[in-house]
Amino acid sequence: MRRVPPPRAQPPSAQQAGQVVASFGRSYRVELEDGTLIECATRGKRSDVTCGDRVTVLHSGDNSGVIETLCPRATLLYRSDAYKQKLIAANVTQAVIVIAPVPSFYDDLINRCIAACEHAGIAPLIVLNKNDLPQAAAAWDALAVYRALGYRVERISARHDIAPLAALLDGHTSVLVGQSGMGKSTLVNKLVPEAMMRVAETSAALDSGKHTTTGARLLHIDSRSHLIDSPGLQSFGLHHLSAVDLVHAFIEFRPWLSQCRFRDCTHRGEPDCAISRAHADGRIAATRITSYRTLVEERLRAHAQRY
Ligand SMILES: Nc1nc2c(ncn2[C@@H]2O[C@H](COP(=O)(O)OP(=O)(O)OP(=O)(O)O)[C@@H](O)[C@H]2O)c(=O)[nH]1
Ligand SMILES: [Mg+2]
Ligand SMILES: [Zn+2]
Repeated sequence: MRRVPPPRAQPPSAQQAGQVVASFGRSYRVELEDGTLIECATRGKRSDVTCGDRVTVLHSGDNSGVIETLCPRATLLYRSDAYKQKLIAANVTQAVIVIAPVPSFYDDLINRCIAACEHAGIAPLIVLNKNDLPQAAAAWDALAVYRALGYRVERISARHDIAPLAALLDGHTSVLVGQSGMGKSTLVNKLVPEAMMRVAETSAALDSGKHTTTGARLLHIDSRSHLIDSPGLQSFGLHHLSAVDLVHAFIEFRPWLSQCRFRDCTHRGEPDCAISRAHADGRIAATRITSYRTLVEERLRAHAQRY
């Protein structure tokens, strides 16, 4: 005989579906399906919720509530050090890696963002902002390596014309990621004027941004296109990628992988390494193999500390 399940303690109708549209530490703003915004906490010490997540909340009537359940995610972009994960955004279809000629950008951070995207199944789009600055031409040339890999690379100026970027965001949920001071929030303000994100002058003396944005926020460009602004990145650990994940996240390594002499080759100087040979022949760029080797060393160091 079939057993009838006992009645649920909490009737489901008391919970409402929504999406996390802002996260600040462990406080979240959830947009309910009717557009109402409520400020939510999580139960206990739960902190595995991020901007873009679909959730159900128990709405307490005033403008607050509690996140009860986290719905399965289509994608999750995150970084991790040896100890913990740092969630960036959930359910995005595209990550816009925003760079600028000033402050200087780091190829290593771009490579890490791309690797995180490849692993998460999120399309990366590289955007050189501040194309109005005189240093932009040299910065554009320095991005040739990403174009050669087949990644989409665009240049725009948030100060002048953002129409080319708007077209690339259509139909996507995109997260803007990158170093501080690259102009992510300025772009968001141009694309969604009611966003009114705080932006700040960069520091010329330190050649850096000022970490103006402190939490992630999701904004609607229109009914089918959404944008998440995120705080500037200083580091991008990828400890959640296994050795195999890591090597596959560098897409141009893939054709060579079965050709190394050793099956467990780490491609850091072993004899008869097909990846090192491809690099020596000019088929793999120096910045790419350097980022890859640094990531492998970070993994091995963390592993050695743990055991
Ligand atoms: N010349 C020029 N300056 C820009 C452009 N876009 C942004 N800026 C300036 O760059 C500075 C930093 O902009 P933000 O939008 O705060 O940068 P952010 O990437 O959001 O920085 P964080 O929130 O710290 O991660 C501001 O002074 C902007 O006015 C641009 O297209 N051209
Ligand atoms: Mg910002
Ligand atoms: Zn090898």
